Amino acid sequence: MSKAVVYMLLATATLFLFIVRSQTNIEGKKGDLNRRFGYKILERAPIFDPIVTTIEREVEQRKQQKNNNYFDDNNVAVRRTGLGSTTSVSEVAETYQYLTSGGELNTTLRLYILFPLLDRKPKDGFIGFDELESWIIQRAMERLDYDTQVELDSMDMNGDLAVSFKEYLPHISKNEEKNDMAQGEAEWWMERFNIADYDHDAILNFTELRDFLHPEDSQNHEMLTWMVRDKLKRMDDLEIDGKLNFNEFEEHVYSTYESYMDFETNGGDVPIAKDKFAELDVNNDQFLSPEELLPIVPYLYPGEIAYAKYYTSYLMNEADDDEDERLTLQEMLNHESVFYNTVHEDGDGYEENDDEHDEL
Ligand SMILES: *[C@@H]1O[C@H](CO)[C@@H](O)[C@H](O)[C@H]1NC(C)=O
Ligand SMILES: *[C@@H]1O[C@H](CO)[C@@H](O)[C@H](O)[C@H]1NC(C)=O
Ligand SMILES: [Ca+2]
Ligand SMILES: [Ca+2]
Ligand SMILES: [Ca+2]
Repeated sequence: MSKAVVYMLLATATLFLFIVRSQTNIEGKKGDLNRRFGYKILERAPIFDPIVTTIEREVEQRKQQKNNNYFDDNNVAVRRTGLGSTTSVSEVAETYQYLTSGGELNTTLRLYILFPLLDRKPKDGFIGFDELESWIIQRAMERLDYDTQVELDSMDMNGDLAVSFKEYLPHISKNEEKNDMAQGEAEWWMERFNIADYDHDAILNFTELRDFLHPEDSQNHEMLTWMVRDKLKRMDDLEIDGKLNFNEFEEHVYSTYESYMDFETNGGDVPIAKDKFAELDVNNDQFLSPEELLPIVPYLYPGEIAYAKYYTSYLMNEADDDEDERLTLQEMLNHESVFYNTVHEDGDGYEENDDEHDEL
């Protein structure tokens, strides 16, 4: 997604948030935790308002059209004005009814419209944590599905709505930064492909492709285990192949777990390293295998769904002024900028994400 457009759309909100942050009126532990994690969470959080997603996609599509149109039928380069500087919110048809006189998205109006859609169970004029969370998880799943569909469309050459490894392979070699694939790279992708191919028919259907692209969001036990094993393999100083002893756990893993747990439980009790290790070490051999680490995967390698949950906590912490653990429309209106502040990274790269968010 183009940073420029998000910037135009949300520039005010972003600046505002940083100002609010520096002189925040959120007191105590909650506020501390939000300040510490806010940036990290916002970077990965789903977009709260589907209309903003619509705008982003529209812009993305036009950018691609522009690229496709770069050469016209006679193979003559056609110059077009860069979209980044010319697309504005008002050019996206669906939004016209939600614009301010200044041509920006009227987020007040949007919150009025969205509130009843979130306030569903029970419909009582309040949005509880669960109502907010299910809304945001829904946005996260839509994004996963959309990304998967885009990838599927771009790779599925024979139109069987699935991707064979042959169809996938040109795609990775094209996307590799240094155009020569490292030795073993193709084998690595092949292994990942085979794990994702749940029914072993040598093609990935939509569900399997989603797991393949987003292992951390997978429900497939094998996929998750493979991911953890792979991450452990990349830790340099592991003496025992593919397992963590207590020192390694404490040094490389525990603090990540602890900080997210701390955030999730709002500063509640988080088990100390020794106790957590003992709890995870089910077979009591003083090592944690990839399988034994699975229960804490959402903390170590949070995927879209895990981030959706953190984002829910973040929004609650920011907007629940009277701390009754539910949001009124007024509380949301008081914190509009918080709900319209997701900033997303460029690109399609789950691999980028992998590296960027690699904590181990
Ligand atoms: C946004 O919409 C609300 C509700 O319709 C309206 O009262 C307000 O004036 C609008 N804000 C701007 C800046 O246009
Ligand atoms: C894809 O195949 C799996 C079996 O590997 C099946 O469970 C799933 O429902 C299929 N998904 C779609 C979208 O057909
Ligand atoms: Ca398959
Ligand atoms: Ca063990
Ligand atoms: Ca409240």
